[in-house]
Amino acid sequence: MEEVELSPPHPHEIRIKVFSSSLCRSDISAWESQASSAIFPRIFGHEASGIVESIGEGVTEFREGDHVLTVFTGECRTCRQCTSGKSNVCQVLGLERRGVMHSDQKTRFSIKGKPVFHYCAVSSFSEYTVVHSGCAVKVSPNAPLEKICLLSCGVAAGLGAAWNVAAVSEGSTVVIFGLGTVGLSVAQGARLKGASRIIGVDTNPDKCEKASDNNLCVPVFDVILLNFLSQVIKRITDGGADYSFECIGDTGMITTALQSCCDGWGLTVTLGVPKVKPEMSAHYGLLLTGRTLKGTIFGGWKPKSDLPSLVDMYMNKEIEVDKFITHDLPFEDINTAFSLMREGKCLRCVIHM
Ligand code: CXF
Ligand code: ZN
Repeated sequence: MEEVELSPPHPHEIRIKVFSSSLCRSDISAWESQASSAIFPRIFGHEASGIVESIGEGVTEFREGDHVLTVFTGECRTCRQCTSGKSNVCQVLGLERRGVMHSDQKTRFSIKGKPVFHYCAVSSFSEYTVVHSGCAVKVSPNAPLEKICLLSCGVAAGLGAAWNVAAVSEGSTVVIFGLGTVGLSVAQGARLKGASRIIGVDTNPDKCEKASDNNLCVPVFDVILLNFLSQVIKRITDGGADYSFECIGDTGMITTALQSCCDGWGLTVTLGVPKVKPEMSAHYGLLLTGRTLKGTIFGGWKPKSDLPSLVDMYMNKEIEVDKFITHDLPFEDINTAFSLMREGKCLRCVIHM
């Protein structure tokens, strides 16, 4: 824990008093990254809710006191991608990887005049943060900020992968690799679309137990089975599932995910963020026989356009969020959240500022 200075919001930015921020696996992956491009010192956190504290020049859509969710991949609403009707990958405010603000490539945080870098242009593991106004979205003031922060990344990403990217159909068969919050949210999305069979795979028996307690999928974790995973899945699904989802962030699983879905129309969606090896390979024959491999960020949701309605769905009890929160922790115990996540002992830890 350190005291940092945070500048007032620049034009088109807002300063947010962070209310809650849940820990996502990608915060840890970036923190542990050995890549030469890794940036430090840096404030992580990107799955957050808060209240607007002040607004910069030219900001018209927010006012002090508005309740917001942060958005790790922004939406400018004017670029080619935003106006295409086909994409959520904004060309202007998309995923920021250099640890600086989109507008001037500088940081708003500092310690004794030295820059402290941002993460995904959000940096919510801080009492206050500054984000571009295109990287936050106003939500209903009636929604509980300490719960809906999960919609800022994990839960929305999983639901969107099932609904927007795969468009899971009624009666279909689905297999999900990785039963963390993202994988279980895919399962929730598939169930709500009427999938008849949802098989979940994870090597962590605790995660499998949580999945079956929540009645979200039929888990497979038998270690012997895991060695013959795609054969087993093919056998029990009469030739392969209609859809498979890679939610682990293990590029080595792409082949298994492709092999686990069927010839002809099998669709594999990859949404895990690789922890170590970003390159992937698969036998071309898997595609030649009619499979499709699709990638997605944030489940295809256009964050500013689509998140408010997801919050409303939660308020109307049409989607579940609370069941993914296994721990609530005060900010000073944030390291406990990191340990729990690294040891695979939690789904989401919500950190309260
Ligand atoms: C991730 C998406 C891929 C790059 C790092 C951030 N977002 C959410 O977990
Ligand atoms: Zn995330």
